[in-house]
Amino acid sequence: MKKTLSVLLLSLISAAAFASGEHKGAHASVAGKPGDPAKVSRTIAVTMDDTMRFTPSQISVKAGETIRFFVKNSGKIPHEMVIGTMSELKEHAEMMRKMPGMKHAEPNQTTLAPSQSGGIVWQFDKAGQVDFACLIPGHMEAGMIGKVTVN
Ligand SMILES: [Cu+2]
Repeated sequence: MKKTLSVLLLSLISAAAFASGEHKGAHASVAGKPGDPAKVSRTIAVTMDDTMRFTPSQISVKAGETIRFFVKNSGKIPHEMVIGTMSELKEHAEMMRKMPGMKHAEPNQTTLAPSQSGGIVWQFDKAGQVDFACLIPGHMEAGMIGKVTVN
């Protein structure tokens, strides 16, 4: 029992170390951080639909801006918007493939049933590129990806 626990802890620690190392190496910028809803610079409306697209899929913001994404699922199946670096998104997508039906509510994402609306408040720190995607299995692979250019 004790041994199992320490093995589990070790693998968690190395996974975390791997994740943080990867960010430094592969990206000039990190995705940002959860924004303060009282300090929203502006709201951007994003629609998700069953053609596996975000509208708009290209968004420009300024470094330091806190954006409220007002997200609507206009499709007939669930969709989600998850903000992150491409490596974070791919890692998360892989986790969702292994654990289908996994429920999660993180500040960088909103998962929406058909016709539902939701929001994400996110602050973009540094100039560079931040990605977003729908990580429901198959959707990102079908092109459900968007890009935020931080100037
Ligand atoms: Cu989707």
